[in-house]
Amino acid sequence: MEVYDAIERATVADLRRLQLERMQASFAAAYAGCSRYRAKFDAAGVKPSDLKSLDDLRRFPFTTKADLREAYPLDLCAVPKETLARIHASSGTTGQPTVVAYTRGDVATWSDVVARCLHAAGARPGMKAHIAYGYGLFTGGLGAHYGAEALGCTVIPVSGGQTERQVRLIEDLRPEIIMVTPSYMLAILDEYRRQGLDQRQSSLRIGLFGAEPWSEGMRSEIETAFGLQAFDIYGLSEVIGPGVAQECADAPGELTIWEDHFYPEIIDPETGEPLPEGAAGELVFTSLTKQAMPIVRYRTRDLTKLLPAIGRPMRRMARVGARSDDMLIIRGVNLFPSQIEELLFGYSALAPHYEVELRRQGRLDQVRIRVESRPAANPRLAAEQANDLERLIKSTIGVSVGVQLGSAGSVMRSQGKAVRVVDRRAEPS
Ligand code: DLL
Repeated sequence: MEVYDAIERATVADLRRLQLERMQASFAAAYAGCSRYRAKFDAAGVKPSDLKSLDDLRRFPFTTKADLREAYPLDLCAVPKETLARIHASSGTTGQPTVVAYTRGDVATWSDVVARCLHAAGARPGMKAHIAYGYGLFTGGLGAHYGAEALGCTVIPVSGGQTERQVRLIEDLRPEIIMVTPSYMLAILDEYRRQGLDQRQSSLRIGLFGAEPWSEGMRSEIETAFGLQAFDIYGLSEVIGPGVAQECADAPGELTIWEDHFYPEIIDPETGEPLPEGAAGELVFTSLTKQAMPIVRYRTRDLTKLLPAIGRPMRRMARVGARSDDMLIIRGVNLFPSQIEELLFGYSALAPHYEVELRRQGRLDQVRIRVESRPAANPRLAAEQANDLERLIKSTIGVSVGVQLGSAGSVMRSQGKAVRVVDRRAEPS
């Protein structure tokens, strides 16, 4: 196994020692530098010096999105403000925004973990990386950019949008690597077809897709269309940005967590109790090296499970299919948009685009799934398959929905993170 960093070859015991050392230092810095952490620790009756082993972590309080909102903009910083090198914002669509801050050291750590992600996916110095994650406050664009640069790639900082130009640049500059949300990759694929270009002839060989859930169906759609290898990259602004965990070429299917910087736990989302390896629950992260804004037991709301290490000493996590707050409860039945995506990909005449629309009729919630036929599909077959999808959703998920089939291009395309659910329940029916 060819690795990027020495720590990827360390023993588990060495990794645990390093984690404890780093966690102790991080808690001490958070307590000394941030009055909010000090107040939280004091209220929970714990001091940084109570962390004598990694098992003691469970005694420390969680940090939630609400804590970040209350601390808006920079009250969770543990360093003097003039030492901040960068500020980003979390992509929350509802409520008050939250911002996150980085020192120069944090930017270097972040670049390094993203470089490790790229390397683990097979990227090498000298390759060209087309970056179509949005640049700006979102961590995707600049996070990917600095990581690719740190690895020694030639970076093409395209950002999201202007899909026609994306295709043009891929064709002209011939990058081997693309970093983009999987839903926007599908929009790029549509554009290739619209221009009558053969995307299989494109130079792309490696894709790092993340920032949103994407199914195995979506993976094979992208891999088959472009003849590239699609890898999952995970991260969140509050913890650093992209680069917290990565699907490695030598351990496909799950994501290796860069545990030397981000310590994972899985908890029961109801009780907050830590769960054993292998149990499904909510992912929680504690940063180990972050200076500007250390994060202690951050509740991500992402649902997954921890899995044993393979090859590297770091534990892995299952791909994130859902967030606890994505769950729709329709007439008492839990429904995640990703479940619909899994089923949709089984139909050859339906395009890989969908939107879940919620409406209220009387007192009942109605769900309409908007799908569209593939451009070249037989319209009768597409209609049959849309009906069949409706039946399949009822029989496998247990909720009655209406599947509405539109023409090719009728479902809104994403330019970044896809918006899967449109809630029209407050509108008059
Ligand atoms: O989305 C960081 C990122 C950028 C990750 C580019 C990967 C690639 P936020 O905007 O703060 O940060 O959103 C974080 O997005 O809690 C997950 O719910 C979701 N998410 C991120 N990566 C994945 C993934 C960036 N690979 C939130 N699979 C997280 C599923 C993901 N969900």
